[in-house]
Amino acid sequence: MLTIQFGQCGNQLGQSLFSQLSDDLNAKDTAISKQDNSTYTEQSFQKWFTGLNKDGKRLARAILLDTEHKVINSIRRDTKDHWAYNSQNFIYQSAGGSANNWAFGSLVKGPQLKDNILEYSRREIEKNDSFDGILLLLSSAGGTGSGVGSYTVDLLRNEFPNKTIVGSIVLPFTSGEVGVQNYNTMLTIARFNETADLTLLFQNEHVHSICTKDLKNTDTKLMDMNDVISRKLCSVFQPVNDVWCNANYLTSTVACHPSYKIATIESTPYVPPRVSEFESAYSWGLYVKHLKQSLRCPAIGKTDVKPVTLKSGQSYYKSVTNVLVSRGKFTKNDPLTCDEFKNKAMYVDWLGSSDQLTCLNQQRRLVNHEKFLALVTNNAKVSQTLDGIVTKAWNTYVHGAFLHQYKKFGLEEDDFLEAFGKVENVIKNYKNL
Ligand SMILES: Nc1nc2c(ncn2[C@@H]2O[C@H](COP(=O)(O)OP(=O)(O)OP(=O)(O)O)[C@@H](O)[C@H]2O)c(=O)[nH]1
Ligand SMILES: [Mg+2]
Repeated sequence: MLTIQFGQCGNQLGQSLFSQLSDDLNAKDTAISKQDNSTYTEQSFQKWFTGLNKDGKRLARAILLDTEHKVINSIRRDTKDHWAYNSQNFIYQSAGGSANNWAFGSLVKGPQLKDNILEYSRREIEKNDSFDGILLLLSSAGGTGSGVGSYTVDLLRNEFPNKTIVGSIVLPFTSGEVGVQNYNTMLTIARFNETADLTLLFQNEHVHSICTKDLKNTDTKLMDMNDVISRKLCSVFQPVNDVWCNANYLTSTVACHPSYKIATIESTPYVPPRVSEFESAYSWGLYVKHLKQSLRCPAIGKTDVKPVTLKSGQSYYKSVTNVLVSRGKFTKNDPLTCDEFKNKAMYVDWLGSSDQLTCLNQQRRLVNHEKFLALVTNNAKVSQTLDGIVTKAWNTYVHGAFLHQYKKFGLEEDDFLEAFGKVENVIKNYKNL
């Protein structure tokens, strides 16, 4: 997997991801045999790292990109014990940033960085015999992640038409951030949904609530939120048993229809550090139920999404596909069954049952979690998230607010309208599931 980190958010998130991957490789308490553990660590190492540097540290298979130097320089200074970035893989400009402006990032900064992006990506991809895919990390609210990220996804798609591209997009808090964030997000989603094979969305609001409510962290910082997001990514992309679970496999399993290529990762448990020794008190069954709750939908009339009401009387968002990834051991007394997710009524009727739900397991513990469960879910709930963003973007647009900032860099009203149309179409498709 080649990871490309864009802007402040993408770079900080990437640093957290590689730290967690490295911690996972170093974990002692794996609960599996030495031989199985060495297979796991070998696969994981091949996937995320290119080798060791002269100090014996793992070298991340990653490219860091920004249109300013502050964040990348601080990551460079913040050396880690067990892993490092390849110093040849930094792409950055000395000043400025992309001013929270998708058009500036996409139409000006992206083309300026084109040659470097292509050269560095080709170099990394050619190094790798069994290439897995490209993972792009970015936020949709600023200018670099959203704009240069959107430029890059097109560039890479043209350059590597057969490689799997997964976008991991961090959505901004719904209020209190920059006024143009809804434009930038709308433009980014329109591009990624068209060009990437799978787009994973992470909502800062939701992640913040995991930190404060579940992890009881009253002083939650961006780094804490990044740890939550990277744990989700690790839980999905680290090796599993039985299948070579590469980005291509996951993408074709989750995003098996071209009109439905957006997913989220729900996961559990998140327990405050001081109570983690009691984690084992909870059964797999409880974790499965917990994740099913995340698909609950307000009853008919309270939402314009058509919910599925099961015999229990509870309503759920309809799913296209779900992939349940469990990490840890099952026992006779504590089995893991996926039955909660097998009810056909929860899914669209145009996919066979074997395509609707995929259950994957890895007996090895993830970092030091005795059990960890993740659900990659492609369901109608995303229409609500996107609807909120597009509605706000429209409200700004009809007043003509901020448009001159985009026109200045060549993004015209027709381009906006085309992007609105694309995202509204995605929303409509998901609402009609
Ligand atoms: N989860 C998370 N969100 C972040 C982080 N850093 C910034 N954000 C969010 O990202 C958005 C701002 O985007 P940035 O990543 O700072 O912007 P950028 O891509 O560097 O673009 P410019 O600075 O405009 O060139 C806001 O919604 C922030 O809440 C981070 O480390 N983690
Ligand atoms: Mg920035």
